[in-house]
Amino acid sequence: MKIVAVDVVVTSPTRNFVTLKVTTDEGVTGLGDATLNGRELSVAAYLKEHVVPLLLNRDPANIEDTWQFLYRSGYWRRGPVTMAAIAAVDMALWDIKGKVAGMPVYQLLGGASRRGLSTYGHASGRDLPELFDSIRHEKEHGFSAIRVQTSVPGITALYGVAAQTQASGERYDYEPAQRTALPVEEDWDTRAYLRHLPGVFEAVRHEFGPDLALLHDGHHRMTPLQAARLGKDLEPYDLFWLEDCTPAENQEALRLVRQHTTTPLAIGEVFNSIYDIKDLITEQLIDYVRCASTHFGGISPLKKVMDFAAVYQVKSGFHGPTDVSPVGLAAQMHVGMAIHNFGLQEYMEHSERTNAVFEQSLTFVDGLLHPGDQPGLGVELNEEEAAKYAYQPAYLPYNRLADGTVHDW
Ligand code: EZ4
Ligand code: CO
Repeated sequence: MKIVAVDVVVTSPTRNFVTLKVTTDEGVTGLGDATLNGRELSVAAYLKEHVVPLLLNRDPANIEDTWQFLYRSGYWRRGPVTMAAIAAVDMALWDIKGKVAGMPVYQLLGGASRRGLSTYGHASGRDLPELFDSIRHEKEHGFSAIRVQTSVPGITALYGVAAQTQASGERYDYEPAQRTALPVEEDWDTRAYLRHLPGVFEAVRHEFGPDLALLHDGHHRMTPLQAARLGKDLEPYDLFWLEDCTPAENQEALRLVRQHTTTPLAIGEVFNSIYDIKDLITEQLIDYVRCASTHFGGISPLKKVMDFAAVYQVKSGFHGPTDVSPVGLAAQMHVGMAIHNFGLQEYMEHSERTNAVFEQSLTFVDGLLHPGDQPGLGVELNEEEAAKYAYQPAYLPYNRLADGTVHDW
């Protein structure tokens, strides 16, 4: 078989998505997700200008060789743009291989290790009553693990709080990228956050009892010492994980955090290669790998990093926000089905319009997600629907402290 056409499709049903479509001379097609939130067109250009010409006439069966060729021949390795582009190619080739074999991709990765993927949902509130309602809503929806984000007195616009009026004056309902010409400025105060959060978790634990798995995302905002203190303060409330407690560039930061707390740690949504996470795994500084298929180079490296992590009893907790497209979500669901050291899958659910553009075989029953048994990834692109929604510039917000200093967002 030969690759005869490669298309880059940019569509914006409710947010921007970049999708790669690979077509073979036998008419088999494969899809890959190349969406990089707020920087979408850079990956689209990388693919169109530099990758598509290299794929034409290649044998789509040689997934590992193609991955290594794109990774090594580019010379400038790693980085989110490069790795999202390579990820899209990798996913599309796995999709094709599955369709040719007549099997869902998880079968090609070793078969099912479980009936489905345990997931976590998202709850948030401006105050405790609103937060409790939101948690009840997620529980009724089938989630037995829930991420809890809360407003903090003194902070106007806070990441992950759906009902809160954001700095732009709009609600962003977990969709932090906003369709504005410039990034929206938000505010932040670490001391206020550290004072407020433990009381919220105490109240939530008291209200919902010991069973419910509770998670929290620190979104890279703390120093190692602050993160260590938060981890310690939250120990009585038995978190399932504390995510992204420090900025992710510095793996050594987690050593200090780890020495001080037994709160489980998850990190990795901004990582794009195994080299970003290998010390965290070998030194057993984390418990969950948050990498996403889309930003980590695809299915092949995600399966490899999880096999490596298994040696150290580190589990998966793949990043599943709405900016990972249904194709990217499917890719990591197949990995999650196959690996032994699956932990928990984030599931945010895409909008109806997005689901009309990406027709999916996934099912979500009683909190268990399953990619379906269609050959390949189980996602087809409805190109007519996709063509209805042109790209719209959108940016993630950023933070400034009270004195005007830029802070991690
Ligand atoms: O801010 O995906 O855990 N989830 C997150 C996300 C990220 C966005 C950035 O594109 O931190 O909401
Ligand atoms: Co996060």
